[in-house]
Amino acid sequence: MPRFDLSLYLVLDPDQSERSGGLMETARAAVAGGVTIVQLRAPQWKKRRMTEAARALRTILAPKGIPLIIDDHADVMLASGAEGLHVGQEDLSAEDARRLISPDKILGLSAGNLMELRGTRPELVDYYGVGPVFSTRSKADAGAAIGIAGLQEVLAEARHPCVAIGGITKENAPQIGAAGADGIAVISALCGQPDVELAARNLLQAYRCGI
Ligand code: TZP
Repeated sequence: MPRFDLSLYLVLDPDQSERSGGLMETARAAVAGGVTIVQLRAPQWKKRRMTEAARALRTILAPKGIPLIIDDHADVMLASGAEGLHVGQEDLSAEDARRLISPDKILGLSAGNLMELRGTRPELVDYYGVGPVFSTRSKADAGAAIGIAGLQEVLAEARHPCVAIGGITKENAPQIGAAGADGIAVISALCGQPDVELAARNLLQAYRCGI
């Protein structure tokens, strides 16, 4: 059994989650709808608050065997006992991240395009987050969308599983599955949705029907 399943990757954003009952309620409903992995991404939060939220999230996720990934902060990951860390191109380097976290922890790295992928050291990484594939309103500095063609370029060279991110909806998720990505990562298609459980079920089904 692989250590993690990227099929439906929820990136929990505290602000957007407010509209769907808050962080915990959004996570609970998303788990009921079938999310396979969850990231806590709270660039606006202080580390203490993030660590407390991560611990609370683990009480929902760990019993279901769903890994919790912490965005950017290795110390928050270690303190909360989360299963992994995700780093972007301007965060800790994969080398430094691996120095801090043990080999059994999951390390994810953002690769915005083929050039960024080629700049990574695959032996240090467990998966890549690739995108934005489509334009997104959830990350101001996300950069230009690479489209399905850009995603396919990355997939052709990546030596690890790749989860596509950026502007993914149930309407375009089949294209991501058909392109051969290992999963879809979403913020706004889950956080803030009126029925998060149903939204998760629909997204997973849409992604899988493209595979
Ligand atoms: N990284 C690249 S795009 C993005 C992140 C964190 C935001 C994705 O959010 P949404 O709402 O699913 O487009």
